Amino acid sequence: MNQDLKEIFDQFHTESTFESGAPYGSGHIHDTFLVKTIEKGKDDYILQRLNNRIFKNIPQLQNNIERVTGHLRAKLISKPGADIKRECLNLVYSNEGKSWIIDKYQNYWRMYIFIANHRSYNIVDSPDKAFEGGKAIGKFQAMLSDLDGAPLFETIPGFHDIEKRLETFYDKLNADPLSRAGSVKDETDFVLKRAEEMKVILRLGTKGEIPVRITHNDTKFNNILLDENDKALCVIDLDTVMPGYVHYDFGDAIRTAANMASEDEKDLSQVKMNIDLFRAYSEGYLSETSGTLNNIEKKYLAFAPRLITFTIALRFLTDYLDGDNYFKIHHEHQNLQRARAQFKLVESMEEQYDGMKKIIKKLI
Ligand code: ADP
Ligand code: GN1
Ligand code: MG
Repeated sequence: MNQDLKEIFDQFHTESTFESGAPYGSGHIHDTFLVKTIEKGKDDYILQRLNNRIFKNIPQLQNNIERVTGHLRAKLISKPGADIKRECLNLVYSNEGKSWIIDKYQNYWRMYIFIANHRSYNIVDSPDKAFEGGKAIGKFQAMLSDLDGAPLFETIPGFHDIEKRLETFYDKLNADPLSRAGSVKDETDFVLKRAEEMKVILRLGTKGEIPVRITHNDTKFNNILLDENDKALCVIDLDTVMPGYVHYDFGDAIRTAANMASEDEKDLSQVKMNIDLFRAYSEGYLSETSGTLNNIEKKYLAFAPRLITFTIALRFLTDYLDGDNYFKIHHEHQNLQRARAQFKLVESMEEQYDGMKKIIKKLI
């Protein structure tokens, strides 16, 4: 593997020498490696074999990322004291001048400078960290609000479109290729009961009451890096930055920042939304965005975590029915376990919905 990684690394333009490469992080989509280099004091790198079953047009995807990182970098350069190598992702270009390469097996690879001395959390254990996460996403949205040119390419069409996600779920439930439908009857009932009310954000969009903005769309907390003092540092995983509603980012961040159990926690009694973490994230987020969001967008922030947690639970369940073709799994029933934990989290949000609305009302 090291030999292969060295061969790939050498196709990118750097002034460093490959020392070692090893799997890194806990993302569910790409194969990610940390490449260490021999020279002291020089950068290390993140090398990624991209999942082109999921992202069907890698050149367009990379074009989005070039535009987004270029825009963020230009803004940071004009900010005194900014740390350009750590506050935004820096793509490394190939010897041919492209931001990706294709290897002999037709796999696509890309490389970023490794963000040194960052902290990454799958679970958030303090309101201060949640607040910093909220600030990071708020700033990220604000910085991209004036991106010039054509709309960003939709890298996964209908990514958070709950109507489409429900249709796919019903299709897989009917097809039932692995005969798993019988074992998910409770979960199916849970989905059916809530399907209609989940369409509210889409409806507000169609009526023009909330605008389409540039959003990240995958604001899981481990896609927000903090620095060595646990202050907001950099938003990563830019594959799904594209047009969307702010609720998608707010909802996904709360799904992960305010749940003190793992995404796939087996002991469902551990899965709860922590309202203090919800409040802290909301404060951080609104401290950066309250001047730009309209009143309807603000009002529906409290609903967003229910929608996104439901949507992602539905996607885990759909993938389970389909035979685990999308999310990486580490054991046979992991997607079902993820779906169950996320549905439990939806319930916990439902129980605390009045409190969530009150917090948002106070902050806006
Ligand atoms: P996936 O879509 O599979 O989640 P990510 O782009 O999020 O892929 O990368 C996976 C993990 O690699 C991240 O969660 C993070 O821990 C780490 N990572 C990615 N890019 C960088 C970077 N430039 N510097 C440091 N760590 C990174
Ligand atoms: C995936 O790429 P990663 O692991 O940060 C997924 C998200 C899900 C998340 C669930 C492109 O995120 O939509 O919310 O898993 N990303 C994609 O953990 O599908
Ligand atoms: Mg990720």
